[in-house]
Amino acid sequence: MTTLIPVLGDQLSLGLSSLRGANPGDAVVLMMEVADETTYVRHHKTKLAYILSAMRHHAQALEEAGWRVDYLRLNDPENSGSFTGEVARAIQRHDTERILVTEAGEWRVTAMLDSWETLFGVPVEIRKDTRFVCSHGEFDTWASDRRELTMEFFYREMRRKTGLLMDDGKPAGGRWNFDKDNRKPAQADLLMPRPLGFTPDAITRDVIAMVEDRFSDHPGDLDSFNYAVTAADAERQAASFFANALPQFGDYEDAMLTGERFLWHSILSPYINSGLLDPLDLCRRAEAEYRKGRAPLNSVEGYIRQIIGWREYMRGIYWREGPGYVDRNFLEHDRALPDWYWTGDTQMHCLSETIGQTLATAHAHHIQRLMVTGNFALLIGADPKQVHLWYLEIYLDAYEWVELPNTLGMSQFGDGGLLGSKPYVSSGAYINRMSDYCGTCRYNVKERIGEDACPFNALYWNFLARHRDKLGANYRLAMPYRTWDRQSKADQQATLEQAAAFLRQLDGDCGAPYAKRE
Ligand code: FAD
Ligand code: DLZ
Ligand code: SF4
Repeated sequence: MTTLIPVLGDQLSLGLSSLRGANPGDAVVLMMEVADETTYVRHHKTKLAYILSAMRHHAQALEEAGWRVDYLRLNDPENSGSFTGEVARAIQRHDTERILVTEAGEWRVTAMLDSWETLFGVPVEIRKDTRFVCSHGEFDTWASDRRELTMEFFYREMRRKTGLLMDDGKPAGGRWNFDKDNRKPAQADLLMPRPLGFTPDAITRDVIAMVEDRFSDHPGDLDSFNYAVTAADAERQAASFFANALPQFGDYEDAMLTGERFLWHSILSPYINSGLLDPLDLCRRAEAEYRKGRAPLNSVEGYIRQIIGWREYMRGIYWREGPGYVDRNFLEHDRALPDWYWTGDTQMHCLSETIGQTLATAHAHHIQRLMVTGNFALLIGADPKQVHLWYLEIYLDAYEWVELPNTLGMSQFGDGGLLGSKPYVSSGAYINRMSDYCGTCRYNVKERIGEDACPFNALYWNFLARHRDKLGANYRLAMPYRTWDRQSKADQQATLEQAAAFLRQLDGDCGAPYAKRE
């Protein structure tokens, strides 16, 4: 009799909870490439190639560690196309006594796992995913007696729990948060660190050919695919980040530069989210860099906050808010995203740069996602669900549990402020301060009215004016509303007309990709 251990595509960790305590002698690990997972959104081709290649490499690593692996390929003619269909077939193949599985990363797949025991008449043990610092129960306990779920307070709990950057119960350096020091614009710098590139091996080349053939209508291209697909190579990228980029990570965390896709970021989120790297281990190593005097506190604290703060918090919110979270639309936005979100073909330089690099690499860094593509989508009143689907399909690190709260909550204010105390909107001035994009843009960032005016400017004021009933009482927006109120009626009218004309023009560009998704 056999224990069947299904391992999903974002569970590529040798220390996975479902493998712990199981006996390789009487267990079979089941890995499944299935159509349902490859098409639940039109994943970027790079994301497909990455996940499928990393899965194939992980199967090898499991075998080397002594596990028997039953691996099902996408092109297998018998492939039923779903996790449930493949578990059903595997139960027959392996005389299965019980199923042992680590909890899934999203509601859609959780429903499948929950159905298996009744469906198959076999006991199913679903184990907690111990790769996270905070369990669902702990998050609920933290959240249950609070009026506001402020990330900063959650983060402090996680610092205390992990002991990261703590000295005798107090935060290292006397402060919890060094964000104030972390908002510097960057200059072009030839010595800037670059992430390592990994030449595709035979397994990855096979996967790339299959993706090109089978998913030719998905966005993105694979011409320069060079991501790590093994834990060993992901670890090389981590080591390179700690040695070369972490010291300046903090200073330039929010900076954007033309042609520089990665700056001082780690580019590790795809590997962490699929299981090749352990987040807590990375945090401990970052702390060690500080303790040894090789990286400053503002960088190390900033890095650790992103992981045990924001990342864990997003997960907590996702599970706490339930499967209905995806439908929230506080601002009642319903505009379709312009077609050029899938081509980058726009004269707005910040957007063409961000979308262009996204299509080429399936990656953009946080401020590009939040303050360029996200900001623009929010200012034009794009349907938050469609914006969510765009982020889910286009980014290499996108899994619903982390992408949805970031997009619908943090970026689009779809939850009305559960997750962020004010909408992340800005005029062109913020983008100009944090990047060099405006210098070579066809639009003038200083202008609000006229053919050459930066579209962000009128759209920003139009957004505030349009949502005054819902946002007017928000104390964090008091200052911009006062500024708006000080303008003459004629100036206000001209701004609103400028925004309306831009939106009319934009609507001419909208529709096709959205229509395909209905
Ligand atoms: P770094 O800048 O080097 O940061 C270090 C690590 O911190 C990251 O590797 C990541 O694990 C973690 N992190 C940082 N910010 C966040 C955050 N807000 N939420 C969760 N983890 C964070 N991140 C994803 O992992 N998957 C997503 O699908 C995703 N979608 C996003 C959508 C929007 C609209 C926004 C604004 C942000 C999104 N993020 C997402 C967060 C962030 O943009 C990425 O984690 C980051 O850009 C990954 O690149 P990096 O590894 O170089 O990160
Ligand atoms: C994202 C993804 C893709 C594209 N393909 C697969 C797959 O073929 N097989 C698989 O096991 N996992 C895949 N994944 C990741 C899953 O969607 C991910 O494990 C679930 O979202 C977990 O909830
Ligand atoms: Fe973007 Fe406006 Fe700057 Fe152009 S001028 S890059 S549209 S912010």
